[in-house]
Amino acid sequence: TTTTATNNTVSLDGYDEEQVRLMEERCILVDENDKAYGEGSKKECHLMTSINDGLLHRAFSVFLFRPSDGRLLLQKRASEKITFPDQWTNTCCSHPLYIKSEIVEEGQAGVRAAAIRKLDHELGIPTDAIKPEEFTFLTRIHYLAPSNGVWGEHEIDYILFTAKDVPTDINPNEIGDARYVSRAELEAMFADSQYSFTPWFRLIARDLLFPWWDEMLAKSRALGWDEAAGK
Ligand code: DMA
Ligand code: MN
Repeated sequence: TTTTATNNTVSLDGYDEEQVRLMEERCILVDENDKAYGEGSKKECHLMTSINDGLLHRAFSVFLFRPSDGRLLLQKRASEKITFPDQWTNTCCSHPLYIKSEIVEEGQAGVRAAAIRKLDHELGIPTDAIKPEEFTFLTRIHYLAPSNGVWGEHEIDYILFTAKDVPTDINPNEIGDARYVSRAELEAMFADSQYSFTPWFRLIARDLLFPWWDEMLAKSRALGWDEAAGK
């Protein structure tokens, strides 16, 4: 059986027209073991009223590194975003959709396809620039975070890392700013109160990113990367 979640009681009036349209996307509803059982609108999935009732959906977070110097591509979410606007975060986050190509679980194929689709939509990275198998799947994390009183996140989030030189062409409706940062530059941003960060990025940075980055930079010396640039 398939469940359909619906909630039409919260108004989207006053938000950006394109972001309102995207709230109609169909997300994949999952249980705490990431077992898919149905679909729900992006709007429904991100309302704190539904989240407080236990509604959970599938998501992904991409971390893209530049091979030449080990820097990570960050983005600042656009002011138009309905959830977590104007916050700095990892390269790209979104949701695999309840469509044939993105509900495939084998080898995380659906999530990888969704990542390729959204890297193009948000950052203008051509869909043939990164192949599905060029993402390293680290793990899945289950987390819940309110954005403001009305909106929030409650997801099983697939963490994907990749290291590739790619062209970008930023979509201003999604992204207000973007930059490549070294490990030290990111730590300086975390310490600087003028920057605000998404809760999931803070969490993943502490638990997964910094340990992984240290290991990668150590290996990169052996591979002949520019050690000074990577610092
Ligand atoms: C949602 O990201 C996914 C995570 C891991 C928080 P998002 O709000 O950027 O999604 P979208 O770009 O589809 O609005
Ligand atoms: Mn979400």
